[in-house]
Amino acid sequence: MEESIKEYLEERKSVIDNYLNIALEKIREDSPLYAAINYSLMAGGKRLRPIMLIATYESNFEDYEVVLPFAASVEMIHTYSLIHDDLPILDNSDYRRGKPTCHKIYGSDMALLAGDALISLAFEIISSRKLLEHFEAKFLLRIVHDFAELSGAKGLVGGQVMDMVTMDMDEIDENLILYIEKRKTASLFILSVRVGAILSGVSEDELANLTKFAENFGISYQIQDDILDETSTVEELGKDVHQDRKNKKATFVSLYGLDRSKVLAKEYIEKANSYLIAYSGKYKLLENIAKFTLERIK
Ligand code: GRG
Repeated sequence: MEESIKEYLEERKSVIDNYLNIALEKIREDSPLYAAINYSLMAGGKRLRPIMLIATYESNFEDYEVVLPFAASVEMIHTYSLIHDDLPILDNSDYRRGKPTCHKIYGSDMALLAGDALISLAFEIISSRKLLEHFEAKFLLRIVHDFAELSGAKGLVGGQVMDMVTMDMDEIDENLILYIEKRKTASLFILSVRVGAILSGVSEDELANLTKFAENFGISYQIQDDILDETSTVEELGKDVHQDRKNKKATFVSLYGLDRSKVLAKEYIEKANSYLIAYSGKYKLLENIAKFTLERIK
């Protein structure tokens, strides 16, 4: 399983990279804004969220190329959030995806605007009339709404705000950390899986179960990320001189320590996959992707 899922992830990543390149080619111009967008979007990245979107759709239909505009758009929202999160006024990170952060190369002003432009580009792509050739308008409208809701105050941005205001707080409990992780990290996992599912025309019941799968997978992924933050060497973190700031964050690792956090990361994947059991293996691909991410903390 491990080898084949690795190959699957690599293959889909290269298709997504290729599509992102084509999407950027359409807006290419000789400007620092374009250069900053291109720098961050094409800086690498596992493309896990767009792969999940594709994998959800592919579990229902073969021809996954039709969902690439949505997959690329999820990655644009993810990249914007990373660019903004890295800014000196937020996490103040010097390295991202193994390279200097966007603001280190282009300045905070341009990095802020590159992030803004990526949000608009994502919405421009998912609201293109051309998509009506393949999908019903009611599905597209629901997707635009999900993009807005899950990346906004009730999703990504809301999680980021709570992450920020709880820094240095003494009274941290599991519910608070779950609130942050569900919004900060799980939101885009949920968005990816829901978009793949909505485009597949699944029932409301199936959509709800896939949403719970993605929520629990997202929580596990954030726990994994916090474990990696704690156990990685300075070199692996990209010589991030501001690491002390991140150590003040409310995480499962700060609350329970490494060992218990590793157990929890596994338990959340098991919980995630339990929501897919009813579908007799139809979503095996999603289950295997979720399990595979645990390799990161072995
Ligand atoms: C709205 C400004 C703003 C921020 C939202 C996404 C976010 C909150 C902060 C970024 C930093 C962070 C720890 C996010 C949690 C999500 C996460 C684990 C990101 C890393 O995702 P990967 O591993 O990264 O998929 P690549 O580089 O592979 O895309």
